[in-house]
Amino acid sequence: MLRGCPLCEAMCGLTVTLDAADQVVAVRGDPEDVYSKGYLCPKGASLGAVDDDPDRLTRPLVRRDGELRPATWDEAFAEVDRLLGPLLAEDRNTVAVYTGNPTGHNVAFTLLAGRLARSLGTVQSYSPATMDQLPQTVTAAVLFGEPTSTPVPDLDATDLLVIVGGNPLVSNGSVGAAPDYRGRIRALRARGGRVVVVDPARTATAAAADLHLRIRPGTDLFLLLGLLHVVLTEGRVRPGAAQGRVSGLDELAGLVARWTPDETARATGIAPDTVVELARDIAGTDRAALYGRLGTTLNRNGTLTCWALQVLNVVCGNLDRPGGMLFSRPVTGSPTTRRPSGPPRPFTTGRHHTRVGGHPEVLGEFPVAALAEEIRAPGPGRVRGLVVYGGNLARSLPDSSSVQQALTELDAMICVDPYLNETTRHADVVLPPPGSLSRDHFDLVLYQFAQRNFVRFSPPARPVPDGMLSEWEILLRLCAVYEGRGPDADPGEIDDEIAASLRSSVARGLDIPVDEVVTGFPGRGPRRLIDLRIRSGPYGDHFGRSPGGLTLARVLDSPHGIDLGGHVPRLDEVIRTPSGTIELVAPRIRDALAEAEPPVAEPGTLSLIGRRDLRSKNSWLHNVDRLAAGPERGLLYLSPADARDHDVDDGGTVAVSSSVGRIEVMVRVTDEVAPGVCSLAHGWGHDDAHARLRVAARRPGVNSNTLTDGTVLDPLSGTVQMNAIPVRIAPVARSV
Ligand SMILES: Nc1nc2c(c(=O)[nH]1)N[C@H]1C(S)=C(S)[C@@H](COP(=O)(O)OP(=O)(O)OC[C@H]3O[C@@H](n4cnc5c(=O)[nH]c(N)nc54)[C@H](O)[C@@H]3O)O[C@H]1N2
Ligand SMILES: Nc1nc2c(c(=O)[nH]1)N[C@H]1C(S)=C(S)[C@@H](COP(=O)(O)OP(=O)(O)OC[C@H]3O[C@@H](n4cnc5c(=O)[nH]c(N)nc54)[C@H](O)[C@@H]3O)O[C@H]1N2
Ligand code: SF4
Ligand SMILES: [Mo]
Repeated sequence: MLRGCPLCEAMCGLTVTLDAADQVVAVRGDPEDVYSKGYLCPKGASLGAVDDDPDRLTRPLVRRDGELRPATWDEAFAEVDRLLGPLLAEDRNTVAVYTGNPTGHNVAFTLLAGRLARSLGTVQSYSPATMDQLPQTVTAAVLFGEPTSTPVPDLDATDLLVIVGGNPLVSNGSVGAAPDYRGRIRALRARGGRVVVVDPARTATAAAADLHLRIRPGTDLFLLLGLLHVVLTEGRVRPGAAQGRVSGLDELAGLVARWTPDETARATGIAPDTVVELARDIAGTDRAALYGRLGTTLNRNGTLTCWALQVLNVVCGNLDRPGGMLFSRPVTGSPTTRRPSGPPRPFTTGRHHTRVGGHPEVLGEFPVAALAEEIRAPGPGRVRGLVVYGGNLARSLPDSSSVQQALTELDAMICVDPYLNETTRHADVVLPPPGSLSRDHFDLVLYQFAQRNFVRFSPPARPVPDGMLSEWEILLRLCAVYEGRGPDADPGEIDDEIAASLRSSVARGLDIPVDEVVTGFPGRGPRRLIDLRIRSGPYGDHFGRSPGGLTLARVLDSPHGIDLGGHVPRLDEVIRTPSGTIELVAPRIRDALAEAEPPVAEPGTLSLIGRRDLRSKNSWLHNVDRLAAGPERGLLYLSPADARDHDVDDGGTVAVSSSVGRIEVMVRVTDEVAPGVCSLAHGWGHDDAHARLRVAARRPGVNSNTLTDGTVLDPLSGTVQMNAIPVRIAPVARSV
């Protein structure tokens, strides 16, 4: 069977071999896959083991007399109704929802997200966006007028790739992922191109680069402002494709005036000459791409940092140019492949505010960092119910201690999750979906950020196991409960309503009669919606009006995928701001810039940053033997100088404390981190006795988010600072 891998944004095509009993015998890369061409990483190779993990739940759990016990599906949905019904009837905003990372790789969620949100009808909506990409999304909304318009680096044609705060050789990339990133970097260098990595740590990506700039954590904004300063003062501005489509250029010089190379060096630790040279290099290379990821977003100036990076791309002519940063044209379309439905509206935030901290809503979300206090602080409107779709709040959110405390103070907690883990063990009802091999796979959302335009659809490799419900059905039944139709309502009715509403919106978008919007997949389930989306998309057959165009049937006939071509310039379509220009200096940016100051390190503190591991995915996949094996990953990386100063050896244990917590962790002494910086992977700490993660519990590691202070936020997006956390370390006496 050919399958798209759901474990990261690289979207590799895999070949899954099953035996007669539907057991996975082998998983390999599909050499004929149009996108990944045979590549796979250790996670993809373990997909069978991930799905067949014996600790996965196969029955719902319902809390009875304080204990989570197996129940039937009918009992479980009845309990959801009993618990949530009264809260929703009283005030829908007393129920919060958290939609976790794996849902982005799951077509049931991506297709049903809109209906789930409308059915629940709460403003208390949270997701990892506010500990991930929201600064990039806000930047796109501000500059280009459309939040989904983040361009991706044209890896295969660029001559200079500058990676700021990303480690794609480990993460496989993100918002610009690619299968075989290492091979692409190698090819880039082989054709004479160069790679520059800006990162406080010498990561695998930094080690593979031509130049590694060890920046002081949390200061990228000032480096980027410094680079802009050089480009502007040396008269190197040449906006290329953006020429004549930019506004605010005149104001830029004033905004960056303070950031001379010397001032930049003081803030960032990067030498003045290096700043000047890098700026000249970027401006002087015809095909250069500046790409940033979590190192740019997870700090108090996240949006300004992403903004400055993209502005540099614009003024140096790298935006919308082959070899620079390009916008995709995904198979199911995006807001910028469709006709505008009216005049562009200015980007606004703050339609609602959180009850306790007064944090504004940004793109429909509140900051994850605010969730615990929304649950814990007494008073009218307190959040008393929580629905979690595929998320591990107890490990992935900042300030874990207060998050875990909050989870114990809920009146109702419902989780859709395959595991009994540190989060779901607090639930009243756990609804476990089957493994990914039992579902249709289609990367509805991720095509937006792919290296090329392509499409692939994978039917299930094996059926939904007896006694389980597909995630599709679980979610529809939840919608029915949220809508007050009761726990026994026929989910098919909602499925039909969703299809009918999609047909009308497709008809409106294409300006054709709704009876012409037909599908070759009339049955219920994801396929008819996917067919409608493909057929109405930019490559679609438009229901006969574009003969030869794509349909789901055609995509199904091409299990190795269909390549729809590399990205091409399309700026005219992309710009959707009220002014019709790329608005370089929006008022909110100008105001925030006036306040931005480099962090000042308190004496005696180190700056803690995060780290990812190839065989992990945030807080899960740790319960699979072959992914959990190998060297210990939950170590604090410390420079030799800091180890000496703190009197600790490699393998020794230290106590690390921050403003919100303290942990004890084993040290690895390494010059991968610079003096003054230490790093720790997040998502570990599988020591909760109430969880059922038997493999993970053997080597639990420590939970780094015990140390993450949830009060430091990027004001423009509500994204929490998860890097550059001030910590103090002290040796721990070995017990004898
Ligand atoms: N193997 C694996 N792959 C993954 C994941 C995983 O957990 N494991 N997670 C997936 C997810 S959800 C995401 S969002 C992506 C993330 O994709 P990436 O952003 O590529 O992943 P990170 O490894 O977090 O890279 C962030 C880098 O920023 C650096 N950094 C920290 N602070 C600063 C700073 O202040 N300035 C600069 N310039 N750099 C800094 C860190 O040292 C790190 O190397 O990865 C995805 N892919
Ligand atoms: N300190 C620090 N913290 C971080 C980060 C960091 O870099 N540093 N990175 C942040 C980022 S980028 C992200 S995206 C978040 C991730 O945070 P979350 O979105 O909360 O993701 P995970 O912690 O990986 O939890 C995923 C959950 O989904 C479940 N799951 C797996 N497959 C499925 C499925 O098919 N269906 C359903 N329903 N559930 C499934 C798993 O069992 C697990 O409980 O973490 C953030 N936290
Ligand atoms: S790189 Fe990502 S998509 Fe490819 S096999 Fe690994 S986890 Fe799966
Ligand atoms: Mo993420």
